[in-house]
Amino acid sequence: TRRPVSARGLRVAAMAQLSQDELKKQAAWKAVEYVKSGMVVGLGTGSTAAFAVDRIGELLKSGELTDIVGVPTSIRTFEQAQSLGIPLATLDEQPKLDVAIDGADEVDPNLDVVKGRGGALLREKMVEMASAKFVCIVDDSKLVEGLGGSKLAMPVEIVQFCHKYTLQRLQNLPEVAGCEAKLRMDGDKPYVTDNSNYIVDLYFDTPIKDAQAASAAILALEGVVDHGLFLDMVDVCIIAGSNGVEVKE
Ligand code: ABF
Repeated sequence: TRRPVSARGLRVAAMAQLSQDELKKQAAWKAVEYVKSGMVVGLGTGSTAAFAVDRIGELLKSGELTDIVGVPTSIRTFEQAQSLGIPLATLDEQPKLDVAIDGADEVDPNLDVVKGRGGALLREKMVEMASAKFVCIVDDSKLVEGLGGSKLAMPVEIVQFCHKYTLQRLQNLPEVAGCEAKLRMDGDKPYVTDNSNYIVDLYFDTPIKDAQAASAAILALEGVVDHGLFLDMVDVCIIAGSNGVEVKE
């Protein structure tokens, strides 16, 4: 039987949440220091990136930043940025970005990262690949020794057509041997990305042995659109922890 959560328990949980949000905000604000007036800026998705988008909106409003164009990585971020009055463009209109700021789900010691638990991996990868500088922002709970090591999902975006077949092929790849592949659900229906695709989440018991090989093998499957391994992409990683904010390049 479960004991009811005490008022103190709830307060402690709320404080822990608050301080994690505070860390996310610290990383985000530090990252916004890389944004200068006149820049084209990739706007990430997720709760950490949302603090950066808010901050850019605030600095535009106060006049401390001018002439910014944002390129959002999801419909969610588009809506947030639009509500803050940030001028926006797509990659079609602004194919070269100065800087992109986005969160991550896992960061390894080489600054390779897993992204996409928020479902926005494809647009994130397109925007971040087009940026001269990709600044990744995390709180220190995201640090892992090896990618896949957090036991949480490593997402793969796939086309809807014969998705069970693609899921099976993913699960059978020797480069991700031992992983469990699950179709991401949204209630009783498959989760659908901003690009009208599905997501298969790969779960690992131990970290992926060779992330480069896994990346290549996953991408080689015809039904796969992209995956959440972002390798050799991060230029700067800002990590906020209880001992302060660390900038790794
Ligand atoms: C995006 O948001 C994603 O790539 C990643 O999945 C997620 C991280 O979210 P949060 O900042 O809320 O932990 O950056």
